[in-house]
Amino acid sequence: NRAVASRRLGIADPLVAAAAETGLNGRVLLVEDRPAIADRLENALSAFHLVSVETDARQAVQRACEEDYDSVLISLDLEGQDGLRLCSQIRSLDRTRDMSVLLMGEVENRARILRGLEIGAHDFLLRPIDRNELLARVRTQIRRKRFTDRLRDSLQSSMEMAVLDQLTGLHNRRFMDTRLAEMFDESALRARALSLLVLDVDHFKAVNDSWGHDAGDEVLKEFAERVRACTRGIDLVARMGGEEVVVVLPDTGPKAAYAVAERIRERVEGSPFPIYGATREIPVTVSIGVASRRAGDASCADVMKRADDALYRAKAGGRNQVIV
Ligand code: GH3
Ligand code: MG
Ligand code: MG
Ligand code: MG
Repeated sequence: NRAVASRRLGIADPLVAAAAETGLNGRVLLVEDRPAIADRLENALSAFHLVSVETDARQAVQRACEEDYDSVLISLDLEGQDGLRLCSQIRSLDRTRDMSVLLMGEVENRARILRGLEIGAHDFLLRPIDRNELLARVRTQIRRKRFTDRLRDSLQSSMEMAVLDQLTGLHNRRFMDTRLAEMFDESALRARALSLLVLDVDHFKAVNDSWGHDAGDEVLKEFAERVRACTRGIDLVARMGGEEVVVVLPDTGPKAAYAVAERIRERVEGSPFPIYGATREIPVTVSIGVASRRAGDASCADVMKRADDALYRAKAGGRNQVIV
């Protein structure tokens, strides 16, 4: 098996070829200013990895910030430059902190290598650097990097799942409940305006009944997209359940809030909604209740109540309208 792999990959050493079979190929930045050494290391590494060579520490930082490396190999013997400083920069900058750092140094330089490990280097290689050891240590660091990348991604997605609605990608009710209370308190404290829109798709049950539940979901996604397109980054847009969406508009008084609501209403009515993977289109309208914080309001529930009442009147008044 190893022999087959080494032939296929054109690698003389069967052990090394077997390691290559694990598919751990990464992007490596090699910071080494002695051309002969850099060449030798680059040759060894490029059998498995995409290698860039940099001779200047400052350029190396810039390059690491611009490109997505898995590993950075830093020579501690750079002429007139501080490899440890480079190590500490790579480990502290936001764009590069997850990259693994390997130091390369002479045995006599143990103290500096130790210092490097203290400031965050993941591993080191003593000169003269053995080819197989180089590949093994770099591979281990790439594996570690892949693992932490996956961990971070799954952590982020579970954090998102806790606050986002799965169907529309809008915030969910739980997030709205806590965030709206905070936004209300902030606006009261700073005596700033705060407005709230309660939106409810008209006759949505009929969409489900006529076109099916999946088409209903497509309408909800498009609806969410159009609402989002009419709001600012600082506005909070949440799906409260079913076909009801709430929009919180900080620093926005009744007049401006009405204008936003009317813009949303027009954008929904303005063009039909694609369903069945955009092979059909159906008309959709929305009713919107608008309310703003008043001096006497004790909590966001008071504003919400007025917005809900306004929505009720919009429905009773014939739907497809905004009521303040
Ligand atoms: P109105 O104009 O008075 O708002 O009428 P409506 O039919 O929109 O109101 P109603 O609240 O009776 O209907 C809401 C429907 O939304 C009923 C429910 O089956 C459907 N619904 C709730 N959640 C979802 C969902 O996630 N996907 C789909 N497709 N339908 C949903
Ligand atoms: Mg409805
Ligand atoms: Mg409803
Ligand atoms: Mg409701």
